[in-house]
Amino acid sequence: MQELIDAMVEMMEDKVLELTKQYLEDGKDPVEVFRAYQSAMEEIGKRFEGGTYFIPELIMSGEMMKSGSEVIKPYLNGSESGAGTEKIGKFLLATIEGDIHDIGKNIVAMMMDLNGFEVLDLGVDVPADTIIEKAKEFGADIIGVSGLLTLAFDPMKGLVDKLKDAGLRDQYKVIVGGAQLDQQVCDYIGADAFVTDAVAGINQCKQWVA
Ligand code: B1M
Repeated sequence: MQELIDAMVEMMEDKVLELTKQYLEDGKDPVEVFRAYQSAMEEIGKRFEGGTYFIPELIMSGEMMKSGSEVIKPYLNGSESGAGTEKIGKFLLATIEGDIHDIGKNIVAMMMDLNGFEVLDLGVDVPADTIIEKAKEFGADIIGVSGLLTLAFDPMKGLVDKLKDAGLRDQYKVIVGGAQLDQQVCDYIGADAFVTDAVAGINQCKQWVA
């Protein structure tokens, strides 16, 4: 997948789509193709941090990821991620308040749906109060919160604290996802689990509803 990663890092949009189609037609696992996109995003993020890439590159990489997802999606049924139409649980998903990153979240929504969850995606920059209100209305089993900024950690903690204050903490499993998370942050937030990868998130949620 290195060619795909390099093409994306170098912002070669047409080549990225061409290689994606080629890999999928050749029978490569679509989840692995997604992971190649993610590796490229990591490198783009590093260049941004290092001051050689700027916001336009971040935006462009987001666009490439979105077009790539459209190509990959039809291939996901039956891949490593599994498939199925029977609904096994209700999953509410949102990017937390203050954070507008949604590429990873959208992948999670798509894969949870393909894995049999009924998904309610509230979008980005969603306040804790809205998440709680919608979780009640929807009858969620699991509240999934995405956040890529370190600034997202406190609002995530705020959500869990509000659940506790409302006496609702035990009604929902809470999973937080995003590349910056680790066990220490998860403990700080008070979530039941953290993941840095969509497939790990799906496996965790499936275990909870099994
Ligand atoms: Co932003 N950004 N960004 N950005 N951006 C990061 C996150 C950053 C790490 C880049 C860097 O500096 N290295 C950095 C955060 C640093 C930090 O907080 N420690 C950063 C910054 C600083 C910013 C701004 C502040 C920049 C600025 O304005 N000065 C700004 C913030 C805006 C805001 O949110 N308020 C900003 C803006 C943007 C764009 C809008 C330009 C764009 C986002 C476009 C969009 O989402 N529609 C963007 C992008 C593209 C990135 C990077 C390059 C790529 C993110 C991405 O989409 N990755 C990113 C660098 C990086 O991540 N390495 C960066 C691909 C995606 C598939 O992976 O999102 O990790 P990811 O999702 C994975 C897993 O994390 C997991 O599954 C997904 C698939 O496997 N997962 C879950 C995620 N959520 C989950 C939920 C789950 C389960 C799994 O269940 C609930």
